[in-house]
Amino acid sequence: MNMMLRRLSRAATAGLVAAAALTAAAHSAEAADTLGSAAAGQGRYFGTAVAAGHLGEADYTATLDREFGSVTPENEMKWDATEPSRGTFTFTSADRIVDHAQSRGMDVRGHTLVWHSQLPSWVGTLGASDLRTAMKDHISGLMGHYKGEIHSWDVVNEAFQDGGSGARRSSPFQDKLGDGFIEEAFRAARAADPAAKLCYNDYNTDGVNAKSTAVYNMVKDFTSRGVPIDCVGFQSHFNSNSPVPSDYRQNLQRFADLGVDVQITELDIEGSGSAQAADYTKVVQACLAVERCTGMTVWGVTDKYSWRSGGTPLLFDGNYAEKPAYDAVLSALGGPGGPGEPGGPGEGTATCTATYTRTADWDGGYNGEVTVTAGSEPIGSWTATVTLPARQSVSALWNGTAAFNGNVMTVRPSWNGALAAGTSTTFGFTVTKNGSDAAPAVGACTAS
Ligand code: 9MR
Repeated sequence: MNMMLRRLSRAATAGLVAAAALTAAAHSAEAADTLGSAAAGQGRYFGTAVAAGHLGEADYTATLDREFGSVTPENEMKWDATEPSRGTFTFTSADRIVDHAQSRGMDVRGHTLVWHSQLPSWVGTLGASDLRTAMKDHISGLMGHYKGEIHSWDVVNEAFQDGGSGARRSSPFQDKLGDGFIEEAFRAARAADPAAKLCYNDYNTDGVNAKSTAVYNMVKDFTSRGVPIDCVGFQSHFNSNSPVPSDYRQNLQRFADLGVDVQITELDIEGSGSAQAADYTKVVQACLAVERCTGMTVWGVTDKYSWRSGGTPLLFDGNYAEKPAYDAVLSALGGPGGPGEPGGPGEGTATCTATYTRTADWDGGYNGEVTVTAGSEPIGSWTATVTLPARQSVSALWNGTAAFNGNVMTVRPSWNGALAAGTSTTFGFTVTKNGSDAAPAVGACTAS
């Protein structure tokens, strides 16, 4: 498709989706029982890295849509994926993620524009002046395609060396353009999409150390000279060799005190059980204690697709069951998720099913009813999700309580949680069509 048409159609779609998300957000104060809604209750977003290749997997997408308010394409926006040969941009996989996120009212973080890794080999062959032009063209091509649609961009990623030197890492950009390439990238990024927050993103910068201090000094220099920078991303990949630092909050705060937002951008913590849960709690508490810590992103939905899958570092196991770390994060965010809550550690093997019917229909709206039926064991409570088609909004709900994350409505019982084996209850809701007569999709029913 012609680039200009693509840009216009992306922008028009974004406007429609933003309107739908606002409608749903009006309901979001009702309960905080997913990661996204609990974080929203604290004025933060809670996001995840997403891989386009998994969006066809029903459990993956159901978990994503239910729990998260923001997505970061894990690889699909990187240079090798978007401009594999000079001047030829491919956005198919990244578009898939952005379209999915927008249709559910989620925000998108852009990752990443200038990075030494996942860089096609042609970039390294250019001389300095050509490289400068190619870097700026890459920034304007990628950011231009998504103009107005990205919450925050990781403009430059991992430009500093590990270890105590505080030096910049060798890369084609550093080696040929010098320290100034970072500033040039940020200036080009501001010009390409003035609405996006522009972040510097790195790892092993989570505590106060030589590397984080080198980044701190760069940010301080940028803010003092008016170089455009809005945020710093702390990747936060933790394990026993790189544990959650005791001065994590203090480090986030010193950056915030420079006048930039801070974000936890790639969180994962290897481990399991209560030790892993306790570490996740520390991270969430540190972010909540820093006013300018605007959100957290975990680096994947499920352990089975993690880049460190052997270390089981995420909140959902390979079967999408909520781990103790999930309950800990939800509870640190002010949601329920304690023992005995649906999906919590006391959860048994009870099951339920949910089926949907339209019980009334008129020009501008309809009534829907979901029947929840216990499996072969009695259940104490249940949770069912209903995904509304774009533009529709819920104006009333009965025999249940709802929390909204984008256009996904998560319903729990009001008085009708306990069901004997094989018996049913119903909840109902009224929908305003706003021009769409499509049927909602009823997702998984979870029993406890
Ligand atoms: O999770 C990403 C993995 O699928 C890729 O193979 C890898 C290649 O470099 O990049 C991983 O994501 C990295 C992120 O883009 C930047 N910070 C470190 C992340 C983990 O390696």
